[in-house]
Amino acid sequence: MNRDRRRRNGPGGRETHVKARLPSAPNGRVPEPQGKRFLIGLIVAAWGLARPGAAEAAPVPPAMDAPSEAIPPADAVAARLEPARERLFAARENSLGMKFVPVPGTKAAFCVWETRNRDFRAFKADHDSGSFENQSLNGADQPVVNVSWDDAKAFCDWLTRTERQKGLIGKAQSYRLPTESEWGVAVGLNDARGGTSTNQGERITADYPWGREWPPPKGAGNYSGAESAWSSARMNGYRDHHAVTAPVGSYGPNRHGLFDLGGNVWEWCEDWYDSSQQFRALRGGSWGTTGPGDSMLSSGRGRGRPGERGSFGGFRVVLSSPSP
Ligand SMILES: [Ca+2]
Repeated sequence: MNRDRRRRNGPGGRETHVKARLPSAPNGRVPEPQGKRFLIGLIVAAWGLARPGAAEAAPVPPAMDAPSEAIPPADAVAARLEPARERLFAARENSLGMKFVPVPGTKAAFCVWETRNRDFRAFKADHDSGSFENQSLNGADQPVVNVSWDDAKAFCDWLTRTERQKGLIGKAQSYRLPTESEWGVAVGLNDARGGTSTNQGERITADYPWGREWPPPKGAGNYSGAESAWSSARMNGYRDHHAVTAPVGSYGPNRHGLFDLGGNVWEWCEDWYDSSQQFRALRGGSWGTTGPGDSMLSSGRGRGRPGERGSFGGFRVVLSSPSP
């Protein structure tokens, strides 16, 4: 099956996970949930709107190690959930049932989820995300993995072509991967920098997708916790209930209404990772990512050659519009 291996580069411990060699990312962490019931209710309400299957009749497929109850989001809960709820109410749904929300500061609407197996199979019916240590990565609502940057771009191009033909999007609109700059805005790096946009590759310490706390609070996201099938590195004291990829939306949304920006799967971005243009950039870490280290930072970066596929790497789509 998958012959994963990981490579650490440099003092920050950048990790590269690969099936044949796909990079798996940096480190992350999340805030402790607050016990306030009204907040939990808000979370669940906002969340329920965006969970796959919430709008459709289709039930969420069984997770391998599903939590018995919703895992409350981390972070400054009150500060971000109300905006997230409003955004999710207004989310636009495309022909595949993927939900999109605009992200202020970008000209793109982001899919609130990582691309699911069900989405990718509308394009390539026989796609096999595989398994890891006998645990399936093929659930309909698990994020698609074993997809290269080239595969991700082909999906975007197909979806653009298909929806233009159906008149669902305009000629000036297109699906693509987020740029690293857009991804940084979506994960909150510009907020952390006081509104200053961030440069590609700039290392910003102590900012994680869930906030500034370390270690990751409960519900931070799907990383390599005590439960992880990725036995080479697990985070002591952290447990997130998913040994491999988790169904998208299993953890709380960020303030923009986006799920799983940190953890679950590394997300391919449009940009080259390096000036010599050998690698494409990945962001966000994965179910095989541990910390502390660069991989969990919001600014953390992974890399992979455009044709590489792995059990840790997937992608998120944005809809680019003249006026999103
Ligand atoms: Ca996990």
